[in-house]
Amino acid sequence: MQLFTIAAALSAAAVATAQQVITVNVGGTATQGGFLFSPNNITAANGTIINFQFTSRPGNHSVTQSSFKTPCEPLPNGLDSGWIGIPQTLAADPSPEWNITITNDQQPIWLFCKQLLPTPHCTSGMIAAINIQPGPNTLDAFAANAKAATSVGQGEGAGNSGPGASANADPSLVSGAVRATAAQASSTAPAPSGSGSGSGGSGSNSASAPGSSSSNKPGAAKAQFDLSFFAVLGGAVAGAFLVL
Ligand SMILES: *[C@@H]1O[C@H](CO)[C@@H](O)[C@H](O)[C@H]1NC(C)=O
Ligand SMILES: *[C@@H]1O[C@H](CO)[C@@H](O)[C@H](O)[C@H]1NC(C)=O
Ligand SMILES: *[C@@H]1O[C@H](CO)[C@@H](O)[C@H](O)[C@H]1NC(C)=O
Ligand SMILES: *[C@@H]1O[C@H](CO)[C@@H](O)[C@H](O)[C@H]1NC(C)=O
Ligand SMILES: [Cu+2]
Repeated sequence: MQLFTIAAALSAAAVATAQQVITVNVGGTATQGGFLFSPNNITAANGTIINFQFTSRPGNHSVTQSSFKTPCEPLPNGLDSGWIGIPQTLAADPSPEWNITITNDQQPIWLFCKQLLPTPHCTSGMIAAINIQPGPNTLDAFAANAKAATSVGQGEGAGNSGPGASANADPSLVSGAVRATAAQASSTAPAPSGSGSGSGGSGSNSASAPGSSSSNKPGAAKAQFDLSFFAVLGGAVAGAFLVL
């Protein structure tokens, strides 16, 4: 009897500790071109980690939460990675990355990239959504709203938390990549008019056009099992024999 109860509890624990990870490429790859999230339509249950990989070389993108109605404006209490600037010379692997964990899978999470250079990424289609719910708020409608937006907000969301998900750390960089927050970006912004200098250089924005015949490789989804589960399993099995 006790053994049966323990076994039932253990299989419930096995389900609870299986953590799903979904990888999303930010900025595409060299062959995909710059202004996209791949995949961009994600369904992820509570507890799933969305592992954003800043893959473009060069690139300077953000993962920023918005609302369905204003796709290119940061949600004040939303998730925001800040801009992650990557020079062309950075090795392909590893990439800077940012993990967010889904806290409410009933809450759609609308995302865009804040970068304006060389042309605004959000209105060019750099948008994504997690956990779209049935109804009129579809990915296509969100993309159409983004395309029609007249400006792209350069403010900052809450950062590591937002409706539907949270991160337990800032994006992790690799040597050579530089993260900018909204405050830093406004203090280093090029003069609004004049010579047109201030572009280019390492870590400048990816200017490549979306790939012509690129295959949109969906992000790899893999299940991870917490090793501590097996430690618990071992202990419980030993415990069960003691009970018997
Ligand atoms: C996005 O995902 C939702 C939920 O799975 C699905 O209903 C919808 O058809 C998808 N939209 C596109 C444009 O792929
Ligand atoms: C992000 O999550 C993945 C999958 O669990 C993990 O391998 C990686 O170390 C995490 N990265 C950071 C910076 O926490
Ligand atoms: C996910 O978590 C949220 C917040 O606790 C909850 O409202 C929702 O019902 C959960 N989803 C499922 C499928 O249980
Ligand atoms: C990335 O873009 C932001 C916003 O335009 C800018 O402030 C930052 O300096 C850029 N980073 C790099 C490394 O170019
Ligand atoms: Cu971008």
